[in-house]
Amino acid sequence: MSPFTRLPGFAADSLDAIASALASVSPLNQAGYRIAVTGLQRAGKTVFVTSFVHALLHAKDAPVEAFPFFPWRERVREVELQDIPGLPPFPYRERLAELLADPPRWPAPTEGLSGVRVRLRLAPAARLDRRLLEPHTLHLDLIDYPGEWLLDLPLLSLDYEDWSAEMEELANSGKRAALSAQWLAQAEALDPAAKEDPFALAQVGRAYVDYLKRCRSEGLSFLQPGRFLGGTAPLETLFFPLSRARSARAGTNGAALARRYEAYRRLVRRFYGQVFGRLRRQVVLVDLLTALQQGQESFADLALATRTVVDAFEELRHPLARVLPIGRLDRLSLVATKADHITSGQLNNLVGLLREMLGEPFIRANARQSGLLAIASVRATTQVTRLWQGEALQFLRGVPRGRSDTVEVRPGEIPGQIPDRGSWPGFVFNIRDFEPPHLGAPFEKPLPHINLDKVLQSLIA
Ligand SMILES: Nc1nc2c(ncn2[C@@H]2O[C@H](COP(=O)(O)OP(=O)(O)OP(=O)(O)O)[C@@H](O)[C@H]2O)c(=O)[nH]1
Ligand SMILES: [Mg+2]
Repeated sequence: MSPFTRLPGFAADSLDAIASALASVSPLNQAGYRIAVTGLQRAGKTVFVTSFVHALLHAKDAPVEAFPFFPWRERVREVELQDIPGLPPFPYRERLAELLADPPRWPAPTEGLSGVRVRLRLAPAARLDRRLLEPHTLHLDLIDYPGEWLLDLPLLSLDYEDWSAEMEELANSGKRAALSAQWLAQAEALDPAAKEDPFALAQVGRAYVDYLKRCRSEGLSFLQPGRFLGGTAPLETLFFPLSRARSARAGTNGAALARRYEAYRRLVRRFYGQVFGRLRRQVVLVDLLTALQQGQESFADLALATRTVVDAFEELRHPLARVLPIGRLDRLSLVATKADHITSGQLNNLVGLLREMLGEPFIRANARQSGLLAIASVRATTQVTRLWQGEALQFLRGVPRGRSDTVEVRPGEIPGQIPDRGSWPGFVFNIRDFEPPHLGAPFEKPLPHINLDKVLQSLIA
């Protein structure tokens, strides 16, 4: 067992176990869809899967407008939840109970991959052979996995030295410059040509992980290696950029760093080949609004990270021409989340921003299999119109995070295009986090949402 299979969020659900679980459930001999949901931390994956599963369980008996796109409404006889053999279970019931509690709570951060199966028993479609009277079974498998695992694609085409040089350059720019001082100073003191010193490497390694985590809490997203962000990586596997380690001799600190980097790259390659490449319908969730509120640098960094994430999907389109030995992609749904943080008139602009972030060439190349959407998995606000200085304005009503009283806010105008550097100061946003809505249990219809059903539509159309 390589040390990486013991990484938390990776461990109980080790890469090998996940890979073999995905390999054994062949989507070809089973009616159904395997849908993988990813996105960087706090993008909204857990809330999405919880609300999506809840909607699938209840859509058939709910008014059509509660979940308009539900293709099996007339035919569903029975819906039940199952675990997906071999995968860590997604704790749907616990997450739903929190959302419906009094007071309701959003889920805690999660690590690693988990999955849940929605099993639908359907009556035969009327146009089909009536002799097929037995209901048939359709599986919708939902798999939640960290988008940080997709941030490592560039490593596959960079050797340790080149990667180090890129990361050092980045570490000296913008907000990172202040955050990186400590590990850079420690790395500076390390002699790459000296005999391998596991203790010194662990110390600088820890300072590097600390730097990555601080970057993340300052709203930065383009952070490598992505797996160092979840849980605690074993000390003997840590590496960090050190371009001075150029062609170090065997047995030295420099050689140890390059060796650890290579071991990590093998893991990344296996992940793409054996896990990612088997997930043919994927949803990528992007929290553009939080980055927009945080300002230009956070937004640019999210754009870089998001493009890195979707580059992996480009690899799926041209598997032979590229570095990854992987399969093909059937459907990709690119989704801006938390759309209930803005007023409905701004949704088109939010989609426009996502489109620009991904880049026109990507959108055009993937137009046939992909959809772009703005959604709220669970709508925490309602919209009200107020007259203000003779003008009718839209406000959001909701309970801001950490408070218990309802307020009305104007989140501001969302630009339809990414503002250029100079025009950022001209945009003033008031995009807040909200507490979940008070729904109360039991809640036997889809949770209030924006466009959640359209994600289903774009995945199975
Ligand atoms: N208003 C609103 N907030 C949301 C919605 N979805 C997610 N959020 C907020 O975003 C936070 C993160 O959502 P999660 O679903 O836990 O995100 P995640 O991607 O699973 O995050 P990690 O597990 O940390 O990777 C929540 O705590 C909510 O504050 C939504 O539909 N509406
Ligand atoms: Mg989560």
